[in-house]
Amino acid sequence: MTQIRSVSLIGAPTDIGAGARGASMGPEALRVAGIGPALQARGVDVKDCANLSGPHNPWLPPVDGYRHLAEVVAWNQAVHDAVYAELQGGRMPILLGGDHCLGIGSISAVARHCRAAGKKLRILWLDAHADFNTSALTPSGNIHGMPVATLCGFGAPELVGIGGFSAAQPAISPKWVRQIGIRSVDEGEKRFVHEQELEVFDMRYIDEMGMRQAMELALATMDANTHLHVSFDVDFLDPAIAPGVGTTVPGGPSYREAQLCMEMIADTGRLASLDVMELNPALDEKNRTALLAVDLIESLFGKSTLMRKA
Ligand code: 4U7
Ligand code: MN
Ligand code: MN
Ligand code: MN
Repeated sequence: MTQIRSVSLIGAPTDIGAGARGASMGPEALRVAGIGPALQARGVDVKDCANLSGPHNPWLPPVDGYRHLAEVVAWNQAVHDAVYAELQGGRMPILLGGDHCLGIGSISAVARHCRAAGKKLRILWLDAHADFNTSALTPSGNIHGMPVATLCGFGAPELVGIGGFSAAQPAISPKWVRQIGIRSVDEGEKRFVHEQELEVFDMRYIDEMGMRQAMELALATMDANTHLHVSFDVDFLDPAIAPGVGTTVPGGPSYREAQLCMEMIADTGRLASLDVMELNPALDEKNRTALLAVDLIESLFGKSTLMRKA
């Protein structure tokens, strides 16, 4: 397993794509929960790039199926540029969200980097939601419900185009994505997930087959040339252990299931970029959800209970 040497924390304090206010406070809550020192304790060099800036949230209703499209574009362009710069500098970017619309900027940068470096990209999407809505399908207009579809080329041209991509040549293919923990998908979104053949290990699958089987299959097609990106929406976790998110859905992975998921990712040695998204400190209890997120990230970086054979 290759050792991650250096990481860069990039804060994106906005809730511009969300339906509830407060994810803008996520980056600071993760810092207060000790994300920096926890990673240093794993032996990696940690650089905190501080917070990006962007437009305020005007909190307006949707226009043509999108809320705050212009502001979402500005934030994602800033995220793209910061993530791309850290990748070019040979460091592993960790995006501290912020709401999940920012996965567009983050993953478009990763896709651009992988294309130039001839790397195979795999995306693990840990979430209660599929985030595969379009402006025509969305029940809310909130762009944090659209990043996966947008990255696959189904979205506003200004967002699809970030990183130099287009609908004809999108950042990613649905074939590169594996979703874990899904338990809330809207009706139209569901049809579109099937049509595009997204590989989804939903909670029903995890109930029946277990997290181990889900992760074995989700991680199966990686090789030495694979860049693994993990997009971790904190609402992936069961709300009983992670109340600090804006869009809770009951019936998520337990503490142990989530730990196993992270440990199996660590074992691949392929993790090369990470998003930690949707943490909402305004809805948290004494920062416990942020502390749990940091605990899980430690496992993602190889902290396991016992020494394991290489
Ligand atoms: B998250 C939703 F309608 N599907 O599109 C929507 F249920 O980034 C929720 O995964 C999206 O938290 C949740 O608004 C986006 C809704
Ligand atoms: Mn979610
Ligand atoms: Mn999400
Ligand atoms: Mn959410």
